[in-house]
Amino acid sequence: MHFMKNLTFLIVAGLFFTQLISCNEAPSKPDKPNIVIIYLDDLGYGDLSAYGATELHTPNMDRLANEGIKFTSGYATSATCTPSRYGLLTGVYPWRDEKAKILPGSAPLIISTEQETIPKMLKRAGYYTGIVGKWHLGLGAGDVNWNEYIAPGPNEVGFDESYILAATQDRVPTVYIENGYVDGLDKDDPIQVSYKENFEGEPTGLENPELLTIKWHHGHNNSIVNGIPRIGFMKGGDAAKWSDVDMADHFLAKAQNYVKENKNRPFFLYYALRQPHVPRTPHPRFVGKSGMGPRGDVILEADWCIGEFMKTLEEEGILENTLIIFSSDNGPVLNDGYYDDAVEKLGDHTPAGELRGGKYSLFEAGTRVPFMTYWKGTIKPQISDALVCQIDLLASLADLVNVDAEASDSQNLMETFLGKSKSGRENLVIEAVSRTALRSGDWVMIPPYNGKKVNTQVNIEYGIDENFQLYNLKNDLSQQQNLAAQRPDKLEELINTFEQIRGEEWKSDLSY
Ligand code: NG6
Ligand code: CA
Repeated sequence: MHFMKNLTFLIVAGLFFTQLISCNEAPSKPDKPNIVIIYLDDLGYGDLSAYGATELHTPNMDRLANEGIKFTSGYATSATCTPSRYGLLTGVYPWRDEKAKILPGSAPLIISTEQETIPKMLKRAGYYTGIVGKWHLGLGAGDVNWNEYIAPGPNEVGFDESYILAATQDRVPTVYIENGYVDGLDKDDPIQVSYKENFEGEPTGLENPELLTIKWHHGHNNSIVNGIPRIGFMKGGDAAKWSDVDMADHFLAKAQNYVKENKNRPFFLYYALRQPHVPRTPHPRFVGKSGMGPRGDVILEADWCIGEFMKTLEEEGILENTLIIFSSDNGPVLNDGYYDDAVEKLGDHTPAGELRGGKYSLFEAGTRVPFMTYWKGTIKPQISDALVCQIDLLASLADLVNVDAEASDSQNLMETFLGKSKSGRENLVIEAVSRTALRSGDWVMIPPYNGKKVNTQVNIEYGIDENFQLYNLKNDLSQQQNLAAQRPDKLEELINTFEQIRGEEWKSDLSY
């Protein structure tokens, strides 16, 4: 009896011991963490408190920055949406493809279904892939029939699931599209869309100002939906039209459901919020919260959404197994076509921080954006000055999940994105409304361009001049001192690199 008891004791103790040993081993890093890209629309370098804003408080975005890596030299490829999103998903410089420009809501898909993309690459590594939010990369192959399966689209370039708005909140069609079908469409009220002419009898912002709840300042005077005048004409599809003020909650719920449904397998989610792009339509809960008018209010709304989304990851027990990448598609703009008090109520807030320019600009504020990576328990909090770009995510994530990615402009900077290295790219070509410039080390070279120096509608400098511009960002982050005449050696070096990357000799484009 005693003997049996002792034996049992020995076995139990042995098991306990083995358990103890395995518990003492360092927790192995999950080889397939979930990957989430949270992508904002027109959020500026200075719009978050973590990046220096004092008039806006963004605790949830700050958490990603302060408990993850805050990149100070993180870039979108471009100063507008479509090209940046193209670069992000394909790892290819958008200026290599002349179709990669701000698209109307009726444009065909500009990513070839043959092309490499982040979701395709992650699928090869066994991931389930989804997008929730803004697309703006075109849909269909020509004339889209919005009442049938709309393809090719996100589901044909690598996403297993998609729930999107086609282009922008200010462009028709103002409906959500779920896996290629308009959500909530009544077949008896078909949707028609045109970017050429109005449909007979339909009111427009131009002709019916009495119907408007938000007034247009420039552009944005075609079809009216929910009292808001849009770009482009649309008829029908009434039951399917989105509610602008509920859009943030709607996309958040979709993103949260996606997480809940896929928590038991490795997943990728591209959560593309549309704040603070125009029209700025905060839910009533956020109206007046920032004291800065709708632009500030929707930034707070987006921040809240990110907090709720993080809570879901936490509640589902997968926050420590999820790499989150946060960025914005281009720099900030105040008046982007509607009267919404963005300029009038700005106060002391500086959306671009210390940077010069803004959306549409070749100056830094056009493309340098908030950029963070966060992975609880794996990434150590730090600030990184490495030069990184959204096009590098393709090659970097491929390295993380151990698959080959098709060669492109994308550079593998995974060690940098995980905070194990401080080195970034040597060079980056940036783009703004089809013009390009080079960042190399601490220097920026902008070749000469002809054209208006200021976009007077939005009151932002394009960053161009008829002469070469050369700035040293280390001493002159705000790009006040053009050193082109003083440093001909540096200028020549950058011109050579620029030509090499672009694959062609610099031709002065004085006709633009
Ligand atoms: C511009 C719009 C602007 C915005 C932008 C796209 C006018 C006058 N301006 O053409 O309001 O929609 O396109 O923004 O129509 S982006 O962030 O999606 O690139
Ligand atoms: Ca944008």
